[in-house]
Amino acid sequence: MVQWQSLIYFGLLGISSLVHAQYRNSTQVGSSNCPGYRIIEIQNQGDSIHSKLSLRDQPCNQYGKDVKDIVLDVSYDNSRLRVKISDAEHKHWEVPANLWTPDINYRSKISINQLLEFSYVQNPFSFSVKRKNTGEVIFDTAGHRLVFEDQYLELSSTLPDDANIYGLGEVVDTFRRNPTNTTQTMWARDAADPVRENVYGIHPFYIELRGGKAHGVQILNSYGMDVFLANQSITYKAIGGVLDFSFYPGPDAYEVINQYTATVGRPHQIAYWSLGFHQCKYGYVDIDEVESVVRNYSLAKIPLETMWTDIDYMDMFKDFTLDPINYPLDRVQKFISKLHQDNQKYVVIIDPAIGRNESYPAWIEGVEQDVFIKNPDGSIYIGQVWPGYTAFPDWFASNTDSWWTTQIARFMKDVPVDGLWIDMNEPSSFCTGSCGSNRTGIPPYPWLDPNYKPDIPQTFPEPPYAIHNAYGNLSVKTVSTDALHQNGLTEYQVHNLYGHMEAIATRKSLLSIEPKKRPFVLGRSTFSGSGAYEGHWTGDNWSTWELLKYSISGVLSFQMFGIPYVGADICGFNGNTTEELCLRWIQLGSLYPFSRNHNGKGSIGQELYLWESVAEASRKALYTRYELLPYMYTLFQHAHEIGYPVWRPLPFEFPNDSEMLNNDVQFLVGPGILVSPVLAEGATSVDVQIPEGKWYDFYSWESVSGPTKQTVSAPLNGRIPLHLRGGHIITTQEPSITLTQSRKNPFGLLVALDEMDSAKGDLYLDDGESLQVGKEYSSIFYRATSRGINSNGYFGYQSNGMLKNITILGLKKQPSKVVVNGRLLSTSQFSYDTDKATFIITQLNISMDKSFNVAF
Ligand code: MIG
Repeated sequence: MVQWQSLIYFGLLGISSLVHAQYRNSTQVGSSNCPGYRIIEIQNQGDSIHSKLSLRDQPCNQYGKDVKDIVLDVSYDNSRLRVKISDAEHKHWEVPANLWTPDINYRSKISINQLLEFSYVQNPFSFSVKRKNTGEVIFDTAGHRLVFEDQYLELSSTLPDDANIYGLGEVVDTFRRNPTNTTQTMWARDAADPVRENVYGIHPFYIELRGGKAHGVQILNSYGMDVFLANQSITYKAIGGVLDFSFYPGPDAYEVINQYTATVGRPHQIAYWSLGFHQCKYGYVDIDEVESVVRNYSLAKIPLETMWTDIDYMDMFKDFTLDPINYPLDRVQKFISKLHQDNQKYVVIIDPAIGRNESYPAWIEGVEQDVFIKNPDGSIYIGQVWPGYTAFPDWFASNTDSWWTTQIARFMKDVPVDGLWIDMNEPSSFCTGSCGSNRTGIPPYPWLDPNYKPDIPQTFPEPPYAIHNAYGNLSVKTVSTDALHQNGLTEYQVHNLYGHMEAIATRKSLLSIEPKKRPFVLGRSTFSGSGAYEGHWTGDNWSTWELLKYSISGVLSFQMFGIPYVGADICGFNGNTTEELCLRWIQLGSLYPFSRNHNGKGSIGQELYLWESVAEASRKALYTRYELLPYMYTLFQHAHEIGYPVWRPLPFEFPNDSEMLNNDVQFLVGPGILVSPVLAEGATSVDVQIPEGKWYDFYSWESVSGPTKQTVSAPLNGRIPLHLRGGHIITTQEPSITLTQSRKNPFGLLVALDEMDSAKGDLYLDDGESLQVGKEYSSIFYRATSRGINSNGYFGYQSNGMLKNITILGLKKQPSKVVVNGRLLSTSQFSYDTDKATFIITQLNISMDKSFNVAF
């Protein structure tokens, strides 16, 4: 049976082919015969350059009219070299700076102008960026003509042969992008995770690895755009705006991400509870069903921190309402209080589109306060989403944020949810173009309506250059490009910012309701810098082995984009999962930074307790996750402070090892844990690539020295292969069914010594929920050698935690005594295993809130 979700997508594909724009002969490289520009005047001021350029010859008018006079601005700031090319009259729209919260305190250890050098060629104009110390050119537009037209901008840079390019998203693809044949289109699109097509988010940022070093390149532009990798070059073709490039010198991939997130905004600080396990499904018919899911998790003793409901809870799919029959207010309130009593959380979905309904406060007040996107004639733009005909909040309009806050606050007074999930914000709309301003009532879905005719905007035709939007016409399944925002902005200009701006508004709303708590916002359509406001899930994936595998590169690329709190729908969203797939998926998904099982409407149930084998695997996997959360939470704090990712790609960690450059089937959690999941049906072992250095099997503690390959057994009733990396100390905590309980449990230290018999690690502790922690946090460093382990650092948070166990792996000689803070330990408290060279100290009672010294 064809599922009804698939009907949506196939239906829409049908529509899209109806209106499909012809792809005009657009090759993947800068092909233009255009004249290019020459510099006619140049002003230097220290490292900054301001320069005027003029068209060299007759315009080529390739896709419109060439702009005759343009300007070049080159400047350095704390985190980047910025090269901006704009029209001299500054008529071309630029993304406003207030959509970002840059980290103004960031200082590169060596200032960027000491690391990167900008040079230009006057005629025909081209520019290059090179590393000052080595002279290596990382970006060079020579040989490619710059094109600058009102609706078409083109710029190319030469790349090395077989370049190692990572990023350019959002996309479902390998982590390393194909350097000879990649088309990445930047046009936010509601599409169910097709491979190598444009989907929900917009991240025109890449990291290139070259000779063991890394650099990053970003373009800031919200217009539709194609980015091509082909013929030893990267080519940008944008349908408007300006060319605003930022270059990040690294020199390693993590420093690039540090510099990039300093520019676009650091990942927000997450609440500790959000690291627990989450359960959701589209299609929970009523509150009874939701309650029974929570109960079944508890009966199965599988940790469940947060229960979610999808649009099913709403009255006729209207935001901020409850279905009076299936989700009556008193029942929902009782459900939430019980959850909260049991230290669990509740998150609900909202969509941006507001149902047109004259007795619906969000609509009435939205009209009164003039918050909606308009038609060119000034009337309210009407699209269609789940509630029927809908209007779309205009995040640029002056009253929208306060109207949105009012709606959320009113709803949360009755329904005290712990977070909001913002879906459908590409923005998704079922009509192609406007549905017509005068429509009311509940329309049939266009894909089920034989009389449906898409309304392609007439007043604002498709741009002459057709980007490779996989739906063809830009107005398919979204708000039409001629719709108007306040300030006269068209959707054509700002389409790609919609989800990002909704996230800003939603975070702001939650903060105004609870100013002291870290807000929880999970969003679908993101833009460069969204990580400051929200986390992300990778959208409507499929219950297939292929999508299980791609979830790794999906999570890894969002680490680069500064949105480390990310995960894929565990067990898969579209289609039916299988017992085996779901088991393998929770084994991997238990390590997603954001770990949520979510399922499509009409798909068979996939809650983790439904199969005994999956339940058993889930208990093991999630308890291991919870055990590792002090470590993972510390990684999130680093991400928040310096952008360093929570999941680390092997190519970034081992850029000199050519075997690692394409490895996106394994990854590291932080620097210290290597993960090698089972990704194939029927497999009972994994071929593990062990990188250089000393590693220890997480379960057996057997050591192995890399680089080497190992086949690790991974039967269905086993666990996901994990290796601890020599040189690292991981802080663990005994797991409980909820994190409130878990956080009171004793801690442990897992010390993996390297070949030099040393290891270090760190731990960040705070209350896990306050927005401003002030001085109430601890930042602790651990150091170990073959003779002992000690801690020091800043201890501002009273955790009342206790360190109970220390396990040392790779200790070559058996110690005869252990001295803790100057006191001799009883010999019954430690033991040594000669075969495995492991040393275990137990029944300790060391405060986590002070420094300590353990000598042996
Ligand atoms: O068109 O709210 O990606 O997670 O379950 C489907 C229903 C709308 C898409 C989201 C998905 C969610 C679903 N939504």
